[in-house]
Amino acid sequence: MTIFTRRNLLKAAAAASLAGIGASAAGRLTGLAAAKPEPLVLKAVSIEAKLAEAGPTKNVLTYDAAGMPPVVRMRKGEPFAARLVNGIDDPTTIHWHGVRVPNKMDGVPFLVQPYVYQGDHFDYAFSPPDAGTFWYHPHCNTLEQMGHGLTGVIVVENPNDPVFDSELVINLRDWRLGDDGQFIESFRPRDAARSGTYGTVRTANWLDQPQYDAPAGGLVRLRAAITDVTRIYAFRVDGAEASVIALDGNPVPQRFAPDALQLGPGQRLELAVRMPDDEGAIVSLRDVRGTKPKVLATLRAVGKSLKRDLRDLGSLEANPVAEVDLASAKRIPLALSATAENVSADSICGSLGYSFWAINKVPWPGDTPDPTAPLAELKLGKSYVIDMENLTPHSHPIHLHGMSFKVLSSSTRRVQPLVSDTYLIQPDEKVQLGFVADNHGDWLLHCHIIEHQKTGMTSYFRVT
Ligand SMILES: [Cu+2]
Repeated sequence: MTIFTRRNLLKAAAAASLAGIGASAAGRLTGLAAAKPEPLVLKAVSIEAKLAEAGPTKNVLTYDAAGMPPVVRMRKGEPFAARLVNGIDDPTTIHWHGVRVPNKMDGVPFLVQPYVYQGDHFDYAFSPPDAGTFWYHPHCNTLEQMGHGLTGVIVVENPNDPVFDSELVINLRDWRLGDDGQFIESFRPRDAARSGTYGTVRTANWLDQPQYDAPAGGLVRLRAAITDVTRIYAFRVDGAEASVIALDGNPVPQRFAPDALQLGPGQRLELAVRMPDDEGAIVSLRDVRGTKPKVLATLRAVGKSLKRDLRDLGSLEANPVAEVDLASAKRIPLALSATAENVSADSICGSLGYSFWAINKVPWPGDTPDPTAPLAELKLGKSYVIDMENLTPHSHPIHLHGMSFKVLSSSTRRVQPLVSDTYLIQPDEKVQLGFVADNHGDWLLHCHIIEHQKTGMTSYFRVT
């Protein structure tokens, strides 16, 4: 059960600190504020899991032998530590998607860290500067490893956040399973050259349409992360008043109702949902994109109405993201296109054997660039504006590592000045993304439809 009441959260925090997970908080009480927190152990393992009617699926990958990768909780500005232990038969790493970490903690093999081989471990440690909803996954052989289960949600808490009556975290993803419930081929080349190969079984928290209880008339903080390798969602909430309060880990400047709001792989949605007053009333979170709309999860109102009001909810604190200086900002043209050029089938992190896509006409083989020249060399502390143009007939969720950008303008729609790490660019759209290059190192920029990423749509910036 992933729903948390405030009381349960406190209980969980108490248990975590007994287990050593909350050592930073405990340390502060005993005057050892600088002490390193005890690492959270994330062991990649292969398990059997019940994902489809047909019965247990073999070779499911997770960071928790008991089921879905755990929701990892951090606190804004406080030290966090995790030990990745590799218990699977494939080199792996962890990337903390959207969390602005030091370059060495970013989890991209060879660009910033070595492989973690079977039986080995790697220690990650950083203090997340931003509060919000993020997620974690490997950055190696990603179509296989993520496709088989290695995608988990991160919640970075901020003690100054407004008070909700409950919280629900939802990990949204698909699985490519055959009728027998076992994995089938991870992609089809003809689909990789289009919008990507969709899964056959759709889940929320590894379940089909799970239902969660929430207090009647209460305010629920619903955090959803799209951790799927392919699917773009269009979100709606039925049966309750709901308001988008944050996207991609950052508060939205103006709240709005999620009326078919499109978000792609890698993106996160935070909603404030005002539960109905009547006990037993059902609220559904739906995906209405495409020809087969789907109820993703439902909430059931329980107890006597708390009679809360969405309008009473205070605002979320903005994250400390540097303001781009438009007057001095350098422009970085960035064209997303298809490519006819074929590159070698080999790649350091598992190749799909094709190149269909390119950034500025360069198709990168695989999910990690071989040590090749960066797309651009940026000066630490300077402002930049990415002029990104989508020359393809498909949508691409473009993700920047290590830094957050602000959406400045779009050629096709009115945009809010959202702060984000992933922008879902539509066909024929041109968009301006402003950011300050304030994080030193090599930072990937890639499409988060993993087949696109691994067949050319990957590159990186170097910040020195
Ligand atoms: Cu793409």
